[in-house]
Amino acid sequence: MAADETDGWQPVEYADVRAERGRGGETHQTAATSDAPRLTTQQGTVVSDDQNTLRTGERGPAALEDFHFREKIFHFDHERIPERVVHARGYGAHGYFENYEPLTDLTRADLFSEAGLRTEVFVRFSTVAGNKGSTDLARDVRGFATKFYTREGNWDLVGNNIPVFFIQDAIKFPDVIHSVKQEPDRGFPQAQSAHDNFWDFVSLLPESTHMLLWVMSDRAIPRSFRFMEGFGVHTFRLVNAEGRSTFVKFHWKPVLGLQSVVWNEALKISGADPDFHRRDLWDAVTQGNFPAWELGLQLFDDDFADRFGFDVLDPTKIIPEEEIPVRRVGRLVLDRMPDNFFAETEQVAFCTQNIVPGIDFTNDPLLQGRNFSYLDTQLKRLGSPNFTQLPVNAPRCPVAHFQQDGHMAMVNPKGRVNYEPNSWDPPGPREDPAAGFHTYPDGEGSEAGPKRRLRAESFADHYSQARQFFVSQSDIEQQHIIDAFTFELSKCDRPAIRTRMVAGLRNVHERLARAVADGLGLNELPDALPAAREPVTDLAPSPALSILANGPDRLAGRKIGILVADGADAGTLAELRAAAEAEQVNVELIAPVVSGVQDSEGKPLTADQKIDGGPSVLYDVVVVLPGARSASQLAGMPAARDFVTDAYAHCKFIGYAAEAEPLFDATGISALLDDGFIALAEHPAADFLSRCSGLRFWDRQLTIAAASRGGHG
Ligand code: HDE
Repeated sequence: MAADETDGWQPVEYADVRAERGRGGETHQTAATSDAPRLTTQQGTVVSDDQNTLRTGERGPAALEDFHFREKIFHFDHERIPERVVHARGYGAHGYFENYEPLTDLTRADLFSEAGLRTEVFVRFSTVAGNKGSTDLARDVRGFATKFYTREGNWDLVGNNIPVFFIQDAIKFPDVIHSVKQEPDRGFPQAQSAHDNFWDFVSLLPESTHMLLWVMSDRAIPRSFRFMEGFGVHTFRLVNAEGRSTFVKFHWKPVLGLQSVVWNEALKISGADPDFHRRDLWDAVTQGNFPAWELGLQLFDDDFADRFGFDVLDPTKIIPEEEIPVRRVGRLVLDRMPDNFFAETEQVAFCTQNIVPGIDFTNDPLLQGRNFSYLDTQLKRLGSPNFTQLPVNAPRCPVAHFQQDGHMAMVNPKGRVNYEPNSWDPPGPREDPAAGFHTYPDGEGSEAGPKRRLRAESFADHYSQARQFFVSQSDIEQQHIIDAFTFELSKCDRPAIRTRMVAGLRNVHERLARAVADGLGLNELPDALPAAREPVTDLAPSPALSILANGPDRLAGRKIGILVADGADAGTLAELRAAAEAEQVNVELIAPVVSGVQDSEGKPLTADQKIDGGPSVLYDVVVVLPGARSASQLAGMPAARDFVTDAYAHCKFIGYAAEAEPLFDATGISALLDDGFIALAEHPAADFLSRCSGLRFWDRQLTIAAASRGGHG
């Protein structure tokens, strides 16, 4: 397998391992290969026996002086560090950011100063709610955190794949996170928002409504990290050399386009491959298909901020791309996986307060709170104020200061000087008023009177943009949102929570509220919740908010699963492989046994997956290619039947050979063939692939939805 070729693993023949009989009769195995390094303790002492503890007599007690055993177990006992309270499950990769053109009119940030300038980066993607071992396909927000190791210090852009957030003020963060995580008495559910505590809390918090629409949309079940957008969420500032500030919202646009899975698929992928997103990133990077995003900037000034219908400091609001276009200024490419997951992905310490000259904060109350929080988290997790000395966190530019000592201090200055001012020669580092970071002298707030705990009146509209999001979605996407609300609220035991949530949705869109109420079987619609401010109902739809309206229209970077069985047509398969390669599409063969089958010419076909380990949810497009003699074999296999019925239900394009008929008959699908089924005899491979370029045959969804509604109409 390709992955194994990179990790240096060597199979050891049994004959290479010599079994020695120790004096006490124990088995003592020693690698006979002479070039293997010698096993040592952490102090460097070579170990003679790693199989047995030291004991007095053959059956006597263990000896306290066994320093090797003591050190080995001691270290093992301390292997875990606290997982992140949020975003515990994540996966990272190294790469670079390449700037397209100088942005010196906008910012003095060095990384944006020259065309073609490359800055090293580390990116960590994550889910929010689940623990470290949870599944990748939870319905959840995804973290998209980027550390830029610039020549003028580290800049951390710690964003999400959704451009808004649940809350407006950081003081509510512990509440929203407590509510979504496992309930404290029972310790479940894991990695799910579909439970009472979450919906109880958010149904009492109107400001979360806009975010709820996003989380119930397909954005929250991405097909992979490679096919999702990223957002800085808050309004930041760019500041140029003259000290002029421009407001900015940061966007990441995936070069391969956006793509999500459908909910039923997400549920099944969680069972079939809980590491689906990790594996996808690992495979793409190790196979040289480097994922890429463009960095986009929405730039605006005070005039726009004053004119815009919402407060630009309110993190529950977007600025539609149609109002402020996204200017693409550079490209992020991930081209190297970490050597060690723990050292890099687990120990990377992002901090929103890590910024560089030319970039600055605004008074967004969520951002202000975050700037306070992240340092505490890193100290707790990494255990020392010297976490910046870990290779993944260390700046790549010179670092010089008088901070010293502490746990695990590894980079220690020489000489006598550890304070400033001093009169020594050399004197040690000195501040630089010209090159140093200057905070933008934001006058806002200073004339606003005494500091108080209040929510600005301009933050009071919680529903209008939620409505705008809903009406910007295609019919299919709206249906997915309705289904998601219905699914999640059906998991709530308390009827009052369901009703309250529907009452809130009435402020968003009547059709949404009604459809969810129907799905929940509510007898009557509750009155709309009182709104702090009357929602605006005529915001123009923003097509940029829809995933489907912006489809990539190509299959590049996706995966086709070909279900083969004995006698599969060799010619068809060869054509499919060639066409897929030309389109940069990955192909995997799935067969009844993993050792493979024979094709129509009697040649062996090695499978990548045994059929029950390679269900169709793992593929974007599927092909069913049995041979004449194996057609009925597949029809008799439940896993093969699931393969096609799932592909049908998930609106996938299904290529097939005539021999697939018995399998289609066995699943009842023969009566349902639609334009998403493509007969390979009539459509050569290249034509087949171009017909699949819409990624899903969504028309089928409406047929399925109508059939499921049955008598309800
Ligand atoms: Fe975070 N957040 N957050 N957050 N966040 C953390 O820091 C916090 C918020 C985000 O891959 C923690 O290192 C507060 C918004 C990402 O390592 C912690 C508030 C956004 C990651 C923390 C927020 C994010 C974190 C936990 C409310 C999107 C993972 C572990 C004011 C713009 C970074 C850690 C990684 C992680 C605090 C809200 C994104 C506890 C107090 C909004 C992507 O410090």
